[in-house]
Amino acid sequence: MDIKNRLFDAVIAGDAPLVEQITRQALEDDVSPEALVNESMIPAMDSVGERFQAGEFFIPELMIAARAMKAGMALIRPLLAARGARSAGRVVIGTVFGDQHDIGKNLVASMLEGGGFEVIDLGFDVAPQSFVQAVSEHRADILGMSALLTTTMPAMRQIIDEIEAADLRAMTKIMIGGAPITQRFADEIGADGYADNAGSAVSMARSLAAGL
Ligand code: B1M
Repeated sequence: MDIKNRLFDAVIAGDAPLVEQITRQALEDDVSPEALVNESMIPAMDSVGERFQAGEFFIPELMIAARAMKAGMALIRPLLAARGARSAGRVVIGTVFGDQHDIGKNLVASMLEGGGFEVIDLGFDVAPQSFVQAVSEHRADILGMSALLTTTMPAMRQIIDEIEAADLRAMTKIMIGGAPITQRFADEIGADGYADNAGSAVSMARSLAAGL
């Protein structure tokens, strides 16, 4: 079986050591890190989500698949980051309050680093005040927020309001993303940009930084 299909299956099976082994092998064989992420790992996580929705998978399967993807990403992330050169801008990023999904956010953070941005990653389940504090402290050019749950999307509006109340809105552009997020939602809450994947997040961040 092709190495990308093996990786896809290993993520779905939640076999972290195997994911690590296949990823290492693929990188040694000069398969690009982006291809491993975009053609194996993300489709595998999508498939896990579909099986969860269909009642075939439960929370433990979701968790072990996520852990397996992280094992592969630990090898890929430094390679993506190493592609960056001088700083294209400073980005504070995090997954919003109440939301523990961080795989997509981590991917976006890695791709931004690879695209030359300096990234301050606040992690997941980040309180609004922590976003405000980090934007202020690091003088962030861009604030990036991720949400994967329809129930946590409204936190983004609250954070934008708090950024405005702290008088930081003029100095930072705001970019949002995550599976349930749409351009329409971004417009509604007054975000400056929306991206639906890690690659377009880098292009969006570049155009936001250029417009500062
Ligand atoms: Co959760 N979960 N989960 N889960 N989980 C979803 C999101 C869900 C769609 C599954 C489903 O029902 N089909 C569903 C949400 C439904 C909804 O809100 N409408 C769901 C649910 C319901 C839940 C729980 C509530 C389940 C429960 O407990 N009953 C619970 C909530 C916990 C919480 O957060 N408070 C929960 C828990 C979990 C785990 C902890 C088990 C685990 C997360 C582990 C982790 O992240 N460390 C998990 C997982 C793994 C998923 C699925 C299967 C995969 C998510 C993922 O990593 N995708 C997911 C189903 C799915 O999305 N297919 C699901 C791969 C990732 C690369 O894509 O995150 O979309 P994504 O990121 C993309 C883009 O969205 C974009 O770029 C990324 C890369 O291309 N992007 C940005 C993301 N952020 C961006 C920011 C940007 C720009 C682009 O700018 C700043």
